[in-house]
Amino acid sequence: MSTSTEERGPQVVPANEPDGTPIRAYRNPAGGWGSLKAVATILVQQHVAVNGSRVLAHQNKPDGFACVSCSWAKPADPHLFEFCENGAKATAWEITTKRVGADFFADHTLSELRTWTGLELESRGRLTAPMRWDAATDRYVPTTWQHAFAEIAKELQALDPNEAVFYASGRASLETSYMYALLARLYGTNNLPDSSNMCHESTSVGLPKSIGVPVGTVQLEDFAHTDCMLFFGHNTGTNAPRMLHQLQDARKRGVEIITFNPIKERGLVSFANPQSPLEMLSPAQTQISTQYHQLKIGGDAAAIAGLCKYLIEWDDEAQRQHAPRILDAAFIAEHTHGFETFADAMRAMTWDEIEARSQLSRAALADAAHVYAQANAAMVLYGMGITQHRSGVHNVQMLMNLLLLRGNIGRPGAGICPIRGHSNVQGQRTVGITEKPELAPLDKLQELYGFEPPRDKGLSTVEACQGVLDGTVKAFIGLGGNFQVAIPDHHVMDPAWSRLRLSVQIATKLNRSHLLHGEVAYLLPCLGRIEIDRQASGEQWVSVEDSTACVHGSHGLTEPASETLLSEPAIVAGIAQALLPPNPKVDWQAWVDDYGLVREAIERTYPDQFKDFNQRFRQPGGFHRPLAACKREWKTQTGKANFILPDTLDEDADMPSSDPDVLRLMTTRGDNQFNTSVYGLDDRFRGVHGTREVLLMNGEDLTRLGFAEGDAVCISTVSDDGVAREIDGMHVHAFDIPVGCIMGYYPECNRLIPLSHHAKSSLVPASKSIPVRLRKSAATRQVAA
Ligand SMILES: Nc1nc2c(c(=O)[nH]1)N[C@H]1C(S)=C(S)[C@@H](COP(=O)(O)OP(=O)(O)OC[C@H]3O[C@@H](n4cnc5c(=O)[nH]c(N)nc54)[C@H](O)[C@@H]3O)O[C@H]1N2
Ligand SMILES: Nc1nc2c(c(=O)[nH]1)N[C@H]1C(S)=C(S)[C@@H](COP(=O)(O)OP(=O)(O)OC[C@H]3O[C@@H](n4cnc5c(=O)[nH]c(N)nc54)[C@H](O)[C@@H]3O)O[C@H]1N2
Ligand SMILES: [Mo]
Repeated sequence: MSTSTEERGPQVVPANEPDGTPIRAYRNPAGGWGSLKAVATILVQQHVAVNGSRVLAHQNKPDGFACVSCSWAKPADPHLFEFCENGAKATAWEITTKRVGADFFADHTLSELRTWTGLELESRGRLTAPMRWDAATDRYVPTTWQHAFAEIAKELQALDPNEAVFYASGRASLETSYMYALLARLYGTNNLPDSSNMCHESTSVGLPKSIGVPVGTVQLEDFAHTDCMLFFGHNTGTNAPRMLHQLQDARKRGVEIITFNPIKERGLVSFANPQSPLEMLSPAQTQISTQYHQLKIGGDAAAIAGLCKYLIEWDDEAQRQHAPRILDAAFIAEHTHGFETFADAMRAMTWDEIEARSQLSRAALADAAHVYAQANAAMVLYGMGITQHRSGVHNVQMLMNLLLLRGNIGRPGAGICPIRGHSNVQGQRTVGITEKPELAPLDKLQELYGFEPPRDKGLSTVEACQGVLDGTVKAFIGLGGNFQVAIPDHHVMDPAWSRLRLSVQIATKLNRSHLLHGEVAYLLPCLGRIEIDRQASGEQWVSVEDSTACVHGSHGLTEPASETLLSEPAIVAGIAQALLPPNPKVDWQAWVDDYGLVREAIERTYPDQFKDFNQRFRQPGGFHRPLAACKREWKTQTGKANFILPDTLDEDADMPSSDPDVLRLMTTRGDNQFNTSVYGLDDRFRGVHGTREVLLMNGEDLTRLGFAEGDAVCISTVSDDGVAREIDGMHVHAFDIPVGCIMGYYPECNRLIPLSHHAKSSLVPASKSIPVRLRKSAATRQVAA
């Protein structure tokens, strides 16, 4: 059966001022009236205007739910409305009154649904009942929970446990995540990749070698004590907007904010607080960045090396003059290892090399170094612009080196702040979702649950994809997420999924991953975090860990989208009970009846980290997990904080070609999406309207390569593996971005990223630096002038 366009959509948030030109410069601050308008629009679009406003009042409050959007810290004394425009959109998207029931699937084959866009699929609303794929009709048909659990168990029992992969996107609670990781290990595998493998894994791999912890050391209180922030590769106004409050407060105290980003992101330029009546009624806005350095994509390691070089050389000079030192010599002597080797390498680097690699001038770097050198307490904040490179791990370690030079860790206002993605992605790692056995407390699990845990290394995201391609992975279980779309190389990967024996997707909304399935396939709908979760002992609370290692409680408040839904813990327990032999030490049913018992189990497993978990997790502001590095205790091999010298400073890991016609493509999020969930086609802050099929590039490159504004092009990846990766019909537009750089949207451009193009050792796909060429498109298009 085919579907008319009318039936399918458009269902998008309409463009603000549809005058036919897709790119118009946005001159207003981030936040402000535009923000309130965008919130109102999506509440109406999802038919939740009245209920939505009530729900939003409880977002990120001690008695309410933890936002399902980003992982930014939640203060103990929240604002009246402790949410941002994009958190409100994520809420509206989840509490929508639209439903995808059995009747929907009766009307559409999966082959047909594969021709729909992600937006068309997700905007149909919430999944309501468990479904099984029927090969004869190519449709999802209704099934029962018991049948689904029994059938999934039977399929998994027929496999070697290492042939199955248990993926987790970073949203599920600490309770669910603990149960899910235990399920996989009791079954017999460490194949527990998660979205972090595509995200901050470069942090999780890089920081333990530098400072002995895998997470950031900055806490919310530090924002009140810092006098300098160095911001790398994060689009804060879009992806962690609540942080703009802390940045605004810091600016009012005169704190210097120095940003390194190829693009002038609005939120880091200026902000008007939509919760401040004064700012809304007057043209008041706060300038956020005091210096803005538009470096080349992938130029960070060189830029940071430039800053380090200045500090070290100024310090050399200070010593010669017997003037006050620039470096924190006492800290370096007492707490660090490897300084001399590092300092010599920085002294030896040439400015020509640094300028060429960063595309920043020596003078610009001196400005930044001066401010940093004068700050008593400085912090570094960063996002995907740092981690999603071939040299992602080294980038993280270079940031740490810069902080170590002036002892900027383990004291108020100083430290490293990786801005995490999903609302509980950091917490999932904390409670055992990891493919790296050394990061899981296997001995403790053995002692508590009386089994022999698997000790082999499990598969990360990229390795799981390789396993699907070579046939060694036969089952995929997804706890949330949209794996098949979030990963690279769709041309290569899409056809491989049908070779799986089993695929199981636990989800709130329909997405393309549910349509790329194995011979036996189940789609299991679950409660979202905003919904009331009723179990035998009453309404349940869950918990999440934010970017600052702070654990918070969360309690749903809307009625479930359907009576048939199960909670995520109940689904994990259902599979476990059907799959695993009875174990008197693991009472899955008791855990589902009362999540407080799961928290007790978490505390028994991690007694230092989760002391008095049940007593503390609901207190306003949550509780902090203790981190050794915050106390200047270094759990590294040397027992010190390590200066680590990158081996990639003199070669360009990302770009195999020095041909000027080869450009570097970064794939980023727009203002109207949460990862692969695209709510609408506008990216207001970047001035893009009504389309995501655009490539934003430097005007000089545009002309040099023979294109005119708005031309349709075919973009193709430069690689030597013989696979053609290209997208035809994208439109090029001149944009304020350095020469040689080009920006496109995630996930539309994911097919351009080779699976093998990833960071060394963390294996994070290098989604921010893809070598590409452009040529005139075969297709033509009328473009408004
Ligand atoms: N509303 C909303 N919030 C979200 C998400 C969402 O999709 N929507 N996603 C969540 C998730 S999972 C994550 S991981 C985070 C992601 O949040 P971000 O880390 O902001 O991720 P991106 O949107 O990919 O933007 C990357 C930024 O890095 C810059 N950049 C690109 N290449 C480089 C480079 O080489 N060097 C430097 N210095 N900068 C560079 C880009 O210009 C852009 O500003 O946000 C989380 N929060
Ligand atoms: N090119 C490129 N690729 C990227 C990135 C990039 O910057 N560029 N970023 C990478 C990053 S940082 C990340 S984190 C990954 C994201 O990868 P994923 O985490 O796999 O993807 P999401 O788009 O966040 O998943 C959205 C889906 O999650 C489901 N969902 C939502 N809420 C819930 C819930 O409460 N429970 C359950 N069970 N399911 C739920 C819905 O069905 C929804 O369709 O993508 C990565 N891919
Ligand atoms: Mo992420």
